[in-house]
Amino acid sequence: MGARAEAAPRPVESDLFATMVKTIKGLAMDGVEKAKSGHPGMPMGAADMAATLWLRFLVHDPADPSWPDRDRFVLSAGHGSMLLYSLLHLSGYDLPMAELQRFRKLHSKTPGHPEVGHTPGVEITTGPLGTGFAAGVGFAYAERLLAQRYNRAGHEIVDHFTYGIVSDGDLMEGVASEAASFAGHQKLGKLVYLYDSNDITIDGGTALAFTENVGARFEAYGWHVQKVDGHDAGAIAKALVAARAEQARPSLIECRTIIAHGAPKKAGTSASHGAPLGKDEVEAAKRAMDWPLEPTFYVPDALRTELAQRKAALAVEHREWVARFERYRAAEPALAQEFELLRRGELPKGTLEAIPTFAPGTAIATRKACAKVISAITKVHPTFVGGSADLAESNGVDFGDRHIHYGVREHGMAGITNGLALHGGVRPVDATFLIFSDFMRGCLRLSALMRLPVIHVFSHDSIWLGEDGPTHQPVEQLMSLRLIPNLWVVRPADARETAGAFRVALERKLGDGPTAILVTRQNLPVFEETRDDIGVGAYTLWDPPGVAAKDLDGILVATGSEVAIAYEAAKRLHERGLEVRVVSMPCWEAFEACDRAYQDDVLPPSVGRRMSVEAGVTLGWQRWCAHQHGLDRFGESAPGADVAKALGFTADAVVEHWLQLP
Ligand SMILES: Cc1ncc(C[n+]2csc(CCOP(=O)(O)OP(=O)(O)O)c2C)c(N)n1
Ligand SMILES: [Mg+2]
Repeated sequence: MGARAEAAPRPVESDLFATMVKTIKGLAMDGVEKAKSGHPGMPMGAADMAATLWLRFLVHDPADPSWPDRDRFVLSAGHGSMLLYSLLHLSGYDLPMAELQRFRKLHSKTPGHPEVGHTPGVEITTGPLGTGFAAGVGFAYAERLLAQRYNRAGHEIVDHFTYGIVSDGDLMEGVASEAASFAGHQKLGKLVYLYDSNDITIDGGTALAFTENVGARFEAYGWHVQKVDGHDAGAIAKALVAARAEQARPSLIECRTIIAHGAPKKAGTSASHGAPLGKDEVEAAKRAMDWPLEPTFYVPDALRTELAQRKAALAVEHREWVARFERYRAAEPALAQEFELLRRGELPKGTLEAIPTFAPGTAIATRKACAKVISAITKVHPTFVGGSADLAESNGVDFGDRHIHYGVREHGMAGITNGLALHGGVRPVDATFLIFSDFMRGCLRLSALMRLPVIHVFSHDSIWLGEDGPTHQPVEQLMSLRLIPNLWVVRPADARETAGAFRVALERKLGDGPTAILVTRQNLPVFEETRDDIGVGAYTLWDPPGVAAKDLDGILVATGSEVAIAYEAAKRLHERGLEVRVVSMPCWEAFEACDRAYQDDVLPPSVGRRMSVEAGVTLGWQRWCAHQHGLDRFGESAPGADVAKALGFTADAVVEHWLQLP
């Protein structure tokens, strides 16, 4: 057992504990009341379990939220954000009272739901239920991965827990079930969730829609399950001790609670879920717990004094870890250096250089090229890690002994991947068919909102996948991914551009955002003219010989497998005396980031006759091209080339279309 699992819970005097709980309740009620918006019931109901965890167990350093070996805390029930803000403020994070008083106001540090990177101490953006649960599984997975790689006998530099508070809504969501099943299978023993089991959701009691035996379900997943009175601090502490001691199974502690505990009229009702309690109810609640009505946002001095001492003690624990790390550095200088480099989100030396080059003249599916690139990077980057939702065989994604078998759980996979990235030290990849990006969408969007350096690999990226038919042929997915802010979508034209796609993705830094790489099932020629440096997003692949830009008849702009078709079409048009440039545009977002002069060089404003060629919906292409050769319908089941021919994805059809342009 790790040292942290064995450490005795920090003692807490019962009066002090009661004061802490009342203070949290008071802050939550006052914060929501002042904002005239928010969720008071959850923080009040969960105050006992949160106070127990934070006062007695959580190892962190409020003075340095970036300490690598801190315990992670995930408030999956993100609507209870005032609970987290109260805990952070009271623990001594850089979150002053003035910010609690500006809860849910423009540019405050206390947004409606917790946002990572915005508020010191917030580990993850939560609110969409179930997604925090899934990410917590990723945190725990990352901890184990890093412990395996970096710990040495006598030098346990990675040894922390991932704790979370999850709600009824979290446990109803499919994404949480997927992640829970995965966590049980993986035996993630350092994952400990407190379940705020209050039998209430927005519409009323859980009797309306949620009557299964949750504990039995989690036992079946392979979890260690306990059930306690969620207002009995002693019982909660005992359960946490047992949960920490359980090495082989993740833990769910079902805490039976009363929502808005302490509010005389609204406790136990959904009325306390998503609206201020109201002046009268707040006053009655404060009176009932013997709390002053004024000042609002009251924190007793004695509590402040005690919490300041606890903050100092936690800083000592952090300093002891730093000393341990220095001893580790002396014993294992190379590993220590690597650990720190990866923590900063940097690439180990040789990572970009390891990306293979592909010779023109051959033909290879970009999924195959992608697989080669991934295994090459895996050899030099020790925590470049990921896996696929049961499609490793098809999409070729293989991380060797680091491969994560996600099973058929796309949304869970995306949520877990977010946790891997948030934990730090790990550069994660997930993979499935492009069509199933829809199944990942909730967590995919969060990876973009949180600007995580995640790589999403999507294979079988068009109708060319063929026989599996319209259920599997993506048509609207490509464009719909481009809709997501911060997400870069790269659709390489051949193996060389595929190598380039990984370069683009890896060069995106912590805080830039995720990258989706879309690759084909079918073979594609490797061109002379493509580049493996596609950071510009779009470039001229081919110009008719001897024709100046101003004399062009037009431009074909294509992506992915359609570049080959556009290229062929342009050559045929050239034979007819029509001079058409071909632009390969693997990444819109990268092209948009280029300066105007470069953009005008590739797409001269004087050349207005432009047509996009892409086997997907056309809505959106108007941004670059007045005309579109696309697919505003679902596909067909037949061999890929037959589908493509039937739906107009041949050079002949593109030539035909061009000749008919007004
Ligand atoms: C994916 C998702 N669907 C819907 C919502 C809207 N929503 C917010 S809280 C909630 C349910 C509240 O019930 P519970 O999770 O038990 O929290 P409690 O009311 O007990 O605090 C819902 C449906 C959401 N945040 N996320
Ligand atoms: Mg509930």
